[in-house]
Amino acid sequence: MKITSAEFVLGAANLRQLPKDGLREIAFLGRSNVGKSSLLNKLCGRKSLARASAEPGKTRELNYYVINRQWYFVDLPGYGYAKLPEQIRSSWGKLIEQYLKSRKELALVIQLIDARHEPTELDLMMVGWLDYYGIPFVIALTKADKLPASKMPRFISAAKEHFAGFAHCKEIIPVSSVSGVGKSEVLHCIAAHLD
Ligand SMILES: Nc1nc2c(ncn2[C@@H]2O[C@H](COP(=O)(O)OP(=O)(O)OP(=O)(O)O)[C@@H](O)[C@H]2O)c(=O)[nH]1
Ligand SMILES: [Mg+2]
Repeated sequence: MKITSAEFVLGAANLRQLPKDGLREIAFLGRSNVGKSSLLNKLCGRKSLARASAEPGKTRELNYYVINRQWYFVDLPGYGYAKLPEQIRSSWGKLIEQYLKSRKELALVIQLIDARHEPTELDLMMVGWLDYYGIPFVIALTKADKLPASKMPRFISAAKEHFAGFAHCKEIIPVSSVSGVGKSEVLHCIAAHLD
């Protein structure tokens, strides 16, 4: 699959503002700073399509991009940014959970986890929600370029141990928005879930 066009459409602060045209959606989920916007840009072959926030945790909106005029990429607000007040963090959690639970258009979630670290408690909670709500997801192990190639197999098998038990986990793919590794595998998986 090739992405030939990508345009920003809207930022939604609540579920009432989501598009009503019924186009299918691929959502990017992960903690703040894990590389969601960078991966979205890489997949589209664009440098600065997705608004990368200078300050982590600033984006509170669900940002919609229409791809090939056929479906949406949804850049979800990052979670787990510790410096935010508890009240804001919990309202984000509610927004994301409501979205995951109720969005019929959602075809696939790309769950991003930093390849170099153990999944956080919040990562595991998100994956738990995805599986509970029966949403197919792919684990993208981000920033793979920061890992020596020799260590990669060990990191992948550690990730498999964490995630392979989830019925709705479709694939575990190391990705890098710097080297482009994993891009074609992620696009392939997206195409399969849009069919
Ligand atoms: N080396 C390396 N750095 C990356 C990669 N992906 C993202 N980064 C860097 O990580 C930082 C955060 O990336 P973003 O794409 O803005 O992360 P985000 O998940 O969208 O963050 P929020 O919007 O705050 O939730 C930036 O400085 C990126 O340049 C990668 O694959 N490799
Ligand atoms: Mg971002």
